[in-house]
Amino acid sequence: MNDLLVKEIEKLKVERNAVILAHYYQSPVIQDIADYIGDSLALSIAAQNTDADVIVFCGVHFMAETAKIISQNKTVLLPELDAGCPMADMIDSDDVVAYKEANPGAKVMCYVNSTAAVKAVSDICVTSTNAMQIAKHYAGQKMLYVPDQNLGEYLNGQVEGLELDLWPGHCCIHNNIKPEQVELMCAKYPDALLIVHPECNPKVVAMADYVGSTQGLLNYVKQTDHKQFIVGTEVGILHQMELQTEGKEFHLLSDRLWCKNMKKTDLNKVYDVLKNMTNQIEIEKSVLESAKYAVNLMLELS
Ligand code: CIZ
Ligand code: SF4
Repeated sequence: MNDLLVKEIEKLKVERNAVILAHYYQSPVIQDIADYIGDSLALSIAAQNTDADVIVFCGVHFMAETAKIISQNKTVLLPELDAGCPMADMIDSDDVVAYKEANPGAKVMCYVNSTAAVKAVSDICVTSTNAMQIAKHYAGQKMLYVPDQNLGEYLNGQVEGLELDLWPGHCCIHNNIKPEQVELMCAKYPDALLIVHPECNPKVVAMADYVGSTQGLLNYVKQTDHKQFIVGTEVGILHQMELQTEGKEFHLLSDRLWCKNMKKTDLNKVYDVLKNMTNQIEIEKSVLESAKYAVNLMLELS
């Protein structure tokens, strides 16, 4: 059944001049049919660089929006429109505007996990891959970082002179991991290195041997001679870690590291959107133009 669907998807891809992009948190079956697999930044850049007319973005809503912001002339399809990111919805544009009004002259840095409307009222966007590098430009300035408090706290601790005000948002999946669970896993696999995503709780981040974005964690396991890892981010990344290394062992830090929104994409939905050209991402022109400013500045600085 899957083989037949995959063949039909391949055919439609040619007919539509489409590419399939899949985030690292997607199910293996989706990653395996993708033309590009990556984090939201790499995928948005791939969307921009491709000659394809149609982009099927297998990920969550804010990621497809970011691809549309960068490639407004292309058609961006999201196989499941209801695939959101609860963290991105923990702030709206009114909250950002209120902060700016209360703090004249202050800037706002938004995580890519935010709506286009929030990006439109922010000064610069960052992803977990480029956040540290970009944050260095803003050391010593009054600035709000939204919406991921954990990543913001990590940046404040890492970048000298950086004092970001933080919005109290978080990713429930990463933030819910407790230090006690980490201790149990480290006792179970004493030879493993603990590698975690900065969206995890600061107490967990402080215990890690290495902290990085999905791309950062993947690069790390490929480069180091170490053989065993406890992985503190969404389960989907294990698929590429296993495919791209040999003789290495990966243990997920918790079996609750499973994002139900990321897992809403399946082969049937990919087929449906390609067949019917449905679930097109549309962003109001003025919002798109303003959001482009924050995203383009990120691309320039990273
Ligand atoms: O930017 C991304 O793709 C996200 C949400 C996480 C990561 O670390 O790659
Ligand atoms: Fe959002 Fe967390 Fe899912 Fe990433 S893993 S899409 S931050 S809910």
